[in-house]
Formats: sequence, C-alpha cells, structure tokens
Amino acid sequence: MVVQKKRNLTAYQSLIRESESKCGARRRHLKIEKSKLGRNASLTTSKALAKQNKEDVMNNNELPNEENDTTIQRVLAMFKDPAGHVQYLKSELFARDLLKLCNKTRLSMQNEPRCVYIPSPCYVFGDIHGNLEDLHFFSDNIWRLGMSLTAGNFLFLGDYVDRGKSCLEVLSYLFAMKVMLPNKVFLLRGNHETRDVNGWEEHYGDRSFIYQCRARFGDILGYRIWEQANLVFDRMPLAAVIDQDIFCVHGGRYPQACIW
Ligand SMILES: [Mn+2]
Repeated sequence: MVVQKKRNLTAYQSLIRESESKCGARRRHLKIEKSKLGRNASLTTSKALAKQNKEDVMNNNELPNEENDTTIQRVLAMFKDPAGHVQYLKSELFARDLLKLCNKTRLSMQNEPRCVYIPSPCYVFGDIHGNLEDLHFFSDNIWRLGMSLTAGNFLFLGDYVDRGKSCLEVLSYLFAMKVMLPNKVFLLRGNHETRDVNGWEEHYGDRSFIYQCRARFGDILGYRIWEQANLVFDRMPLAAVIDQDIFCVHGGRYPQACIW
C-alpha cells in the first residue's frame, strides 16, 4: 500500500517531550511541527542521485550514516546475493553481526514513542514472516536504488519472524535498515514479536524463529540471539500515524496494550 498526499509537500517534524501524569507515571508526548523537510529531502535525494552514478550505487549500496559499518555492508551484500553467502550465513561472524545489529537496533528504538508519527509519502508493508523472496520483491520494485535514495518513508507492520524459512536473514536486513536510516524506516511490533509466539517450536516446527536460531548456531548461541532479538521486539513501537490521519497497527495485538 502506498499512502501519498499530493497536496501536502510539507513534512511534520516531531519532538519528544516527557511529562508526569497525575498518578506519577512518566509519559512521552510528541509535539508535531510542520516543516519543509519533505521538499528538502527530495532535493537531497536528487543531489545524491546526481552525485553517484548507477555503478557506484550498485557497488557501494546505501550507507549515508553508517558508511564504515562493515556489519551493515556484510548484511546488505548477503541480502543482494544470499546464495553466494551461504558460508557467511552459517558462520559465527553472522551470529556476531546479528548480536551487534540487535544491540544497535534496540538503542535506536529506545527513544521512539509507542506510537510513531510519520509524514507521507510512506510505503506500508504487512507481514514478512521470514520470507526473503517477498522482501526481494519489494526491494526490486519499490526501493531499487536502496531505501536511502528512494523518496518517502518505510513502515513495516510487524510479524517479521515465524512461518517462513529465512527469519534470520529477514531480521538482519530489516535491523540493518533501521540502524542505517532510523528516521526513515519504522518497524512496528506484531504478535509474532513476542516470546510466547516466536518461541513456540512445538507449533511452528522448523518454521519457528527459535528453531531457526538454534538450528543455525547451536543451542547456546542460538538461544542468545533469540533472546537479544526479543529484547529488540520489546522496544518496538505498537502503532503509527501517517500525516496525523492514517492509523496503522498490526492485527492481533493484545487488546490491553496501551498505545499512548
Ligand atoms: Mn499477525
């Protein structure tokens, strides 16, 4: 789904402030301010496109903020050609990269409110469920030059793991994108981003996230990766609002969740 409002060229800039409620609970509020970020962003994009020829883009991937991050470079290379990276995907290096990415993603999410406000244009994606082919389809058709050179924001509605065979590959790519573009990529929490669901090996068998962690890296390291990924899931926002107009949330979230 593509949400785009043609008339609205301005973006909303959000500032987070904290306050204390009557019962003493700390709450985060978002102050939304209109700005001309949208127009500036598109000028930046066209400048970047003019600067880099197509070959540069294909070779260097998209690394504006994390240019020297070899972890991200390895994950992006893997995503481009998974068949050529079979050894890497089985290696301890991939396990270490996953742990690093979990850590960085958690840090980048810790200041996000439970409901994130996103300006249009925004691409919205449903359940990926460990399906690398789906992600490749989107990448080939929606962000061919990479997310950083594609105008707009990217919102994923949750359920990244379970059911599919490539949970670790999908997660590493999405986390790398979040780390690289924290204000452009947003990952909501789905009902599979909970330990009860993604640890339910009896039900999902070899398609369960915990099974894939342990089968790939052994019980100890596999369990560690599973837990670190779940610590990221614990920090994920639950909802998003595009242009203060379109409410986005994963179906199946428990009803008592407090979004605000
Ligand atoms: Mn679901």
